[in-house]
Amino acid sequence: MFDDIREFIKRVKELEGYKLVEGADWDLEIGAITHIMIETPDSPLVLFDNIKGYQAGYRVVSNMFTTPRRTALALGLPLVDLKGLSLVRAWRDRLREEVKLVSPAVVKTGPVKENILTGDAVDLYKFPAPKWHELDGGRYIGTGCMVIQRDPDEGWVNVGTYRVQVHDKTTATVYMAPGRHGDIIQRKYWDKGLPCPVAVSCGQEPALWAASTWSIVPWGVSEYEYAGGLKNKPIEVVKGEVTDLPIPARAELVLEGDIVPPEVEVRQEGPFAEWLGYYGYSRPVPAFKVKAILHRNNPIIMGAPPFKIQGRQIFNKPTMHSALTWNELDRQVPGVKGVWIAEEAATSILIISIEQKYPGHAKQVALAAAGINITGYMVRIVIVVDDDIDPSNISDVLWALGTRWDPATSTDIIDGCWGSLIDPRLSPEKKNRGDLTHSKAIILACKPYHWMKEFAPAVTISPELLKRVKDKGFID
Ligand SMILES: Cc1cc2nc3c(=O)[nH]c(=O)nc-3n(C[C@H](O)[C@H](O)[C@H](O)COP(=O)(O)O)c2cc1C
Ligand SMILES: [Mn+2]
Repeated sequence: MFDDIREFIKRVKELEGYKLVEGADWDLEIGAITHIMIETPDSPLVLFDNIKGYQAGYRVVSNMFTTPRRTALALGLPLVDLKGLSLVRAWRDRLREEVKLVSPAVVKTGPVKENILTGDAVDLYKFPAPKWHELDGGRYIGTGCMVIQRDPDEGWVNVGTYRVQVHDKTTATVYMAPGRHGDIIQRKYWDKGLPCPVAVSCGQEPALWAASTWSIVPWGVSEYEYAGGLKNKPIEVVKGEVTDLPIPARAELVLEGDIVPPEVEVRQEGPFAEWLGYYGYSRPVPAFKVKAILHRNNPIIMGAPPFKIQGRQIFNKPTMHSALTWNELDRQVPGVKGVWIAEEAATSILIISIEQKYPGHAKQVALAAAGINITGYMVRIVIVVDDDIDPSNISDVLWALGTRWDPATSTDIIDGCWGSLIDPRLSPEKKNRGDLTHSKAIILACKPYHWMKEFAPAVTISPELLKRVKDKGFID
């Protein structure tokens, strides 16, 4: 695996090349080009240099992990045959092993301290933070970022990915959804009447960033240690300049300072594009007062904003969530042969293939999946198919829906499920009442268990017949 973002980009360049864009404007052009490149078939990594108004070398990178191949490269999975269900299967196997925690190693100094800006030299506008989407409320320096905080009571260090908007030379905001570890920690400081010290890394090695985006790292466990475990090697950190927080020694750009309590100062954060593919809301968020900026020579800001289909840019969806769901289902029910979360549906459609073993088995699997922590949230449709269907092959799944699903008898609607304020389908009335729930459809697109044997045989070529025509040399 890689020790910094530069190593990863260099390896991508050698393996498959990337798209270098020179002269783009931070104001919407970087965002539009990124969006277009995500949707091109080979989705190359995009590196922006000579950004309008900025010195050469101050770069932005996007589309880092868009393809299954770059995801596998970033996280040390084999590069062969990793598409669809085989990538999910590789993840499932990897995540089934307990990750051994490895503490970070504190080093005296590192490349992140090549430039240290404090006092009057602090100026967030020195860096080409993009305005990514047309209706965004401002420029975001942190999208592919990590926010580092120490729990004031327990002493451990949390690392989480929460977006960071620039408001003026020394003021930013960090948007942490209620319940995020970082949010719980900042409130602990505020409750004591104190500002919350934070360090924000805006470009870092892939494994560490992965750990900071995966909600599987529990409260009380540092993502630094989890990432060290994934790599089987300690992450090197240096002590901050104005906080005593550990900072990745090879990070590209780090902002250090305090998030003040809400009664001291707030700024209007957003709106910003959300992962469902729609804009969210603007809200008041406590000010992040930046007191020091550390950066490498010619820093690279990592961008990972959501677009219409966000799952491709980051490696936690759909493959990661599919793998986690599969592992969880294996603990609950037998016979699960594949799990797939359809990114085309903003990850709101879940498809599970099973080998049906007893009456009620298919519905049991669907109900289990509809309730667990990963897919219980915001999944609208759960589809169960037989194990001759590859759940990652959407045309296979549509064939099963078109031929094995009886809407009248094999559909259930479950209302009042765990949802979100960013659900575009939440009616204004429900939103005003604070009712953030949505409904789910459970669809059994599999052969009915009790007359499965009588179900018309599917048209296929048997392995014997296939062998025969191959052996005779008609095909290879
Ligand atoms: C690209 C990306 C951007 C994210 N942005 C935010 C965000 O702005 N606010 C937020 O609360 N969570 C955001 N998340 C989700 C959190 O990073 C994720 O839930 C993480 O596990 C939180 O860490 P924690 O459990 O230590 O709080 C984002 C995730 C990704 C992959
Ligand atoms: Mn955490």
